[in-house]
Amino acid sequence: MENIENLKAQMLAQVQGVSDMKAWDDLRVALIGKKGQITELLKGMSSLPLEQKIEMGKKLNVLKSDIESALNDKKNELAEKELNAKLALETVDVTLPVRPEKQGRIHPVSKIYEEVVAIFGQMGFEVAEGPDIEDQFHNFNALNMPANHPARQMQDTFYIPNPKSEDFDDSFVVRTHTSPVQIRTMEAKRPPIRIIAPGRTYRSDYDATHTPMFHQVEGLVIDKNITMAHLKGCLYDFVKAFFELDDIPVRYRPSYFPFTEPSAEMDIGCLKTKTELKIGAGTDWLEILGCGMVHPNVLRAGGIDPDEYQGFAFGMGIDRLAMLKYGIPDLRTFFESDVRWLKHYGFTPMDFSSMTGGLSDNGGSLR
Ligand code: 2U9
Repeated sequence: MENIENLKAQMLAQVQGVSDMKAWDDLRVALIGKKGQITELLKGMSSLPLEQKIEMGKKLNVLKSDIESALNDKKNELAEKELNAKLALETVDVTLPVRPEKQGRIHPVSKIYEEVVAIFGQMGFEVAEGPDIEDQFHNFNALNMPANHPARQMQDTFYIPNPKSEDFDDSFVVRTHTSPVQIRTMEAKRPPIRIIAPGRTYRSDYDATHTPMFHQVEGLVIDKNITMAHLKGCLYDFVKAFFELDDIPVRYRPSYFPFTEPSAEMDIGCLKTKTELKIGAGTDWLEILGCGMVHPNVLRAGGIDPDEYQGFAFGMGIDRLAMLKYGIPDLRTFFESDVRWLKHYGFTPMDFSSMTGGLSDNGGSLR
């Protein structure tokens, strides 16, 4: 009995002395393994008389179970120690800059989006958003394009059947412009309204300058006594900020849109050569956006009295702006998800566009 107590104390001390998993496993084999000390003692009992065999058997089994449990506790302690040591080695310094070769890129469309929001945001415009799938009222009727209006054919629309109605006029559309966002804003709030609506738009068209999904940003200002002069001042400030120039020649050509009257297209002065497009100088002109005074019918459709309020609106293609500003020749490449293209034309994520910190010129960045 005394011997077994001594043996137990000795074995427990051995277990306590173990300092790594390798030593732990060696000790486990040595104590309770198939040829371990306790197993050998159990085997050695066979020569004892029956009564002693029973008594010794009990004691040795208790010893075995005490040692097993001490070994288990030790194993847990060692595993925790090893994990803590590993975690201490793996600490990550989150303040370190990302390695350039590992860094993702911001898509040119996202970059232009950011730039446009930064410019109009500083002028006091809010960003408004709406659904991609629209009803025909918000996409067409409210914009002075009733059913069978010829302007509806101007836009090659993707229609979506309405499961609740066979009537074609009840079918939905994927929005052909972001204008329904402005209608929804007029329905929801009273003037003064000063919003831009950037987002995805859809038309059935596909070539180097048209893709079935593209991006627009439209703007809407509604207040008392708004005139074409406000429109011109606002858009002049926009193009100067966008192309990062102190001055830029602009001209307005009369145009037609169902939702504005009068309507115009804005051109900026540029120089076109065989290899280059230089914006802000030269004798050529480049169409940049469409605009006009909001048609009284459109104001009425949005629940606004045209005798009390007037407004101006404008619209431009974000993708087209990206092609112009960053010299990207084919729109279709925008949506091919080719990482080599993105590495070439994309922007480093840490260079935020802002009116104070720089719009696209971000001082020594990747692009
Ligand atoms: C409301 C009232 C008026 C938005 C406008 C344009 C002119 C325009 C095109 C430019 C190229 C679309 O990206 S493009 O294909 N847009 O020329 N958009 S005025 O007028 C509105 C919108 C909403 C309630």
